[in-house]
Amino acid sequence: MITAYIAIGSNLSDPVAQAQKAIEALRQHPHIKLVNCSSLYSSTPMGPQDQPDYINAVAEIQTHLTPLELLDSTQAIELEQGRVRKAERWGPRSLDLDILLYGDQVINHERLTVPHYGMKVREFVIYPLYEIAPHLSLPDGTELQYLIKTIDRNGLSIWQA
Ligand code: ROI
Repeated sequence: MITAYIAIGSNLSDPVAQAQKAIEALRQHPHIKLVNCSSLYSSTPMGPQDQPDYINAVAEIQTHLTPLELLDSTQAIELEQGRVRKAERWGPRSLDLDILLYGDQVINHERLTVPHYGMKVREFVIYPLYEIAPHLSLPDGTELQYLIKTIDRNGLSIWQA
């Protein structure tokens, strides 16, 4: 079994419900074991500012799926929850599931780059990941507990109803 981490993000169509539903879809998936999930966080948009705030979280899973099979599975969940891919770069989205880490593998495939290319600078990824895996190191040896000291929270807060 491989341990992988998946980032969850949404800022459209009831983001809290989108995130909760995505976590439930991971939990119910026949080939995925949901091990842990961070709190839900509220974050300001990275990219164009004329879009709603995001809800973000990170899930830890275990799976026998290959990286591309896992990508197919996460993309299927995105589509089931109404994701429509738009041309606009960094525009709003109903649900984004990004594979952050897949064991300690480095993957450069036309469909998939792991570790996720932006994860080291995104507070809405690093803080939720740190909540559930404070002792984690990235494949290049970077320690999360070091990384987190370099990243501003940028308004990131744990979401509360
Ligand atoms: N900004 C935030 N705060 N959270 C996200 O999940 C997120 N996802 C994205 C872009 C558009 C880059 N901005 C984001 O894909």
